Amino acid sequence: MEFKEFLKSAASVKPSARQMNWFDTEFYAFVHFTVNTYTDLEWGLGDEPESIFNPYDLNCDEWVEAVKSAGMKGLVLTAKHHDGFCLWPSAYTEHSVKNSPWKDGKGDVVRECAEACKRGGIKFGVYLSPWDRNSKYYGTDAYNDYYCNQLTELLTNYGELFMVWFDGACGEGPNGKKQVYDFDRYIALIRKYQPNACIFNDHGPDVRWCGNEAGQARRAEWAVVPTELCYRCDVQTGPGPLAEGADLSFMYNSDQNIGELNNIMYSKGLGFAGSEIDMSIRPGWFYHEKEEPHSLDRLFRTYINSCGANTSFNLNVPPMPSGRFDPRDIQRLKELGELLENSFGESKKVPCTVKKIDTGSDTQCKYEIELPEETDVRFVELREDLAAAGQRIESFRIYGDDGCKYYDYTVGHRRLCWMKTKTKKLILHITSARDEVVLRDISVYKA
Ligand code: FUL
Repeated sequence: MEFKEFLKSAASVKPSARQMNWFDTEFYAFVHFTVNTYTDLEWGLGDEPESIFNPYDLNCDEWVEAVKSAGMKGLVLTAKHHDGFCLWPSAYTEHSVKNSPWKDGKGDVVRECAEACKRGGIKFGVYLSPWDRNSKYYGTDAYNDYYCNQLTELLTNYGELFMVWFDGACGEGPNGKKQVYDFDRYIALIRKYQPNACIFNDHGPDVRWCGNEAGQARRAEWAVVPTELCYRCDVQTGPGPLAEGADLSFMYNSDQNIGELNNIMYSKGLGFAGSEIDMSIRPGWFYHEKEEPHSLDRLFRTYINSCGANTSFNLNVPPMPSGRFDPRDIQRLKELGELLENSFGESKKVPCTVKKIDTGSDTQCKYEIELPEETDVRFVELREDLAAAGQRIESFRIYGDDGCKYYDYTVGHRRLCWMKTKTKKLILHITSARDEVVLRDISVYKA
């Protein structure tokens, strides 16, 4: 394929409606809760007695309020983690809440959480670990049936789900065997019962893993990626100009250049899979009393570097053994919400007029952003119109009256440019794009 034609085809790869819905959800919570909460472990062994699970003071409305105070718009609960213990009374195992002392075995954390999310007006999703260290079926074909049965329970009994999160971890079961996960079958079930739910998986189809658990987006985060990596996505293009005889089988989610030109040129096809940053508010995914929440500064920077870097942000908050959130975490979430409001709230938004400057080029264009008066500018927010036109911008710069104040790579769903300039005018200079630039929004926020 000719190079320019290939660039245009890469620029035309588009998200599905459910992917746009996920992108717009942006910031949501993970809640890691299981027997580990009572054993102080990160990975349960699978032989924990059900009797240790007793969230005697469970309050999912408090979870939802805390999550909302940070500005999050959804919550994904670990319905089953690697230890195999189910937070709902699954009909397919005895290893669940139904054999715990909590509510005399009549409780259902998934239901309480789903209902609290609904009451609080946020979206609800589930994590169902494919790796199961408890199930006797693990490592055999029967396990895929077992897993699909459990997945069906979650897909059909708890209302609308916005996300189903598949952990890639694949270790040994109690019998020492490893499992071949039948993801095609799991995905078909989700599409059947919850067609609007986005599926998170290392290889697509909807959302891919960013490649680390430290909250780091890459310098250039593309949602348009080789289907050699995200082979569960639909292929939306022809092969790249150097695809013949090429091999991208080495690609992994933690590679730095996913979606960059030096990699997509060799691809046999491209698909759409945005990246999610998943990180815990504390060092561990599960609650450990000795751990402290991360600093406000770290969480704020991670927000800028995820929601503001073309990924979503899935921030984990682990409940305590009582079933409540730790007051230290509740406080940190509130502080984060206040700081976000104080940075990107309506009161900080500067009304501007944006004019495209004629440069004679669609792929290297300039916009003049006129402010009403000289302003201490702290953030510029850019969005490409992904739904209408796909992801196109390769690099850009922003100038204030006092020269170049910011330069960066991709924009995509949303780019937050953290800057410091006192100016009456900004110039946004798109220095490289794959095709004609189509912006959804440009906003300016004052200090
Ligand atoms: C990993 C798991 O092993 C961790 O326990 C945690 O659930 C994290 C989100 O994914 O693969």
